[in-house]
Amino acid sequence: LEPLYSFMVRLRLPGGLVTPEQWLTLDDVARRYANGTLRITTRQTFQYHGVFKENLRSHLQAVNQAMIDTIAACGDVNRNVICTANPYRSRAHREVYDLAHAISTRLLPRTRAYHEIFLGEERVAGGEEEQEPLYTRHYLPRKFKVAIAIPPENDVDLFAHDLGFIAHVEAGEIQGYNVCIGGGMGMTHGEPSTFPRLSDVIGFCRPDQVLDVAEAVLKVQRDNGDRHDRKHARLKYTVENYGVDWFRTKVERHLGSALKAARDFHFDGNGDRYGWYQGEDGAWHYGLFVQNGRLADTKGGMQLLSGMREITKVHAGDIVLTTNQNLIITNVSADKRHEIEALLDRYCMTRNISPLRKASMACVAFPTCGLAMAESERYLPSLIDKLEDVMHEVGLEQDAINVRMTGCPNGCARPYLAEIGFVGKALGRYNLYLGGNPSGERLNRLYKENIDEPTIMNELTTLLQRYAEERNPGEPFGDFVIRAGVIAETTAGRHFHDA
Ligand code: SRM
Ligand code: SF4
Repeated sequence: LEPLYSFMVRLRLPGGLVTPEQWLTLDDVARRYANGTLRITTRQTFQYHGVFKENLRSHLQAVNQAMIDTIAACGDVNRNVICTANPYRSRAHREVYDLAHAISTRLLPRTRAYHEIFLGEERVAGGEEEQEPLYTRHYLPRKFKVAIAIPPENDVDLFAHDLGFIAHVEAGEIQGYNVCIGGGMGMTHGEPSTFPRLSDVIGFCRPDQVLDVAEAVLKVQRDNGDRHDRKHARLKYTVENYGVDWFRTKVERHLGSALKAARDFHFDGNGDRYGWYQGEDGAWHYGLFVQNGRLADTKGGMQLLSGMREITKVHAGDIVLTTNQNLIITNVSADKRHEIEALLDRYCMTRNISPLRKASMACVAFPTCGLAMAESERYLPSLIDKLEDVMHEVGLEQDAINVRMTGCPNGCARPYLAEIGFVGKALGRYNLYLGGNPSGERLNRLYKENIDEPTIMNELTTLLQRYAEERNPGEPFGDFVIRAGVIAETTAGRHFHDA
């Protein structure tokens, strides 16, 4: 008898947009072929869990009929390209959304294996070498991630990715992009040669150069990344090993021209917008908080899966996923707003959500992640309950502090950028990191190692009390802990583990 193999399926969805028709198909697939939930990921797409082997082909074929695939959502290739959410907010937002698609297409592997294995396409002749002009025979040393941001919003955590583009907008027009290389979150406990790193700005390019820049950066990494040690194979270590200038020169050689000098930029936050807001053209959009990205129906509680199903039945506009695991119901006409609000209410989708919870995020971890050392998605909500009580006691109930948790040091919820980061060490035990800033431009630092919940609560109660009493007006928690001498600032990834 064969074991009951069960798979995770991740969609490729550059920029995170799905039409209502696609939504209904994806919902259907979740109920028929997976565990009855949809999971929004930190890379603006969906994952399915609990897809049994016998359902895998039907699952992928159904998704494919909705014009969505899973190609390059995993593996040593360019992953789902993410961008500042909601193409309907402004012309610039639409442009970066289109760009996310264009980058995804340009960096897509050409192999037909996916179509042959899962979609029943006839096998075509031709060697892989011939079919993979970009990835060649050996693909990349490791995964490769691209993000695009429109300041002042840094919802994508621009500096956490191998390659980042920061749009420079003047009078509503994108003039070009700052190019950033060498970001990444993953590390291994007890191995200080592995560390999270923020990317460096290496210059500026015109909009029509972006695809060539993306390909050039990927090629430099393809040809120079460490293929001996997977723990050092990400682009961030190539940059650390050879230097930023070396990398820039290599990229410029591929481009055949020099990048221009970087432009100034300013980010003011890495969170999402919640509730109703209007775009440039006056259309309404609704940002919905989805705790840790999980769209499910809970008995006697929130009915996020069914609620969204009903909303997409009556609403003609698209749904956009965010890189903070939330979603946006876009282009709601003024006369439809009440209908949407009634459904949000009927399915208990928006009740009692504190600013602290809205600023929290957890990776999947147990029971599906094979790399988890501790709970994350299933545990963070209850820890937030307890932290909410403390926030209330010290008068901070209206404050948002960015809290992120992962079940292991791989960093899937980008915990090293959080003001308060928890990283799993063992069942019930976490490393506590402090000192990220709310704009996602500073790494945090280890404050306490391997602590359990009572210790977490003791430590944070003391710090939150101090924060409430001693903070400067408007001072974020992550800045406060550094100014107050609780923790030293982390100035560069290679210093992340410094005592
Ligand atoms: Fe991740 C591996 C979940 C975003 C860094 N990640 C995994 C796997 C596939 C475990 C595995 O390899 O067996 C997890 C599947 C769990 C499950 O049961 O579903 C997993 N990663 C996720 C998601 C679903 C977290 C979430 O809660 O949303 C995110 C899916 C993204 C997507 O849609 O493509 C996810 N992973 C990230 C991010 C954040 C990002 O991309 O912005 C990171 C940190 C950024 C980075 O890459 O540096 C991240 N995941 C990793 C790593 C460590 C990579 C490294 O360089 O060290 C691994 C392990 C590995 O690759 O060996 C990993
Ligand atoms: Fe799994 Fe670790 Fe990623 Fe969490 S951070 S999903 S535990 S690999």
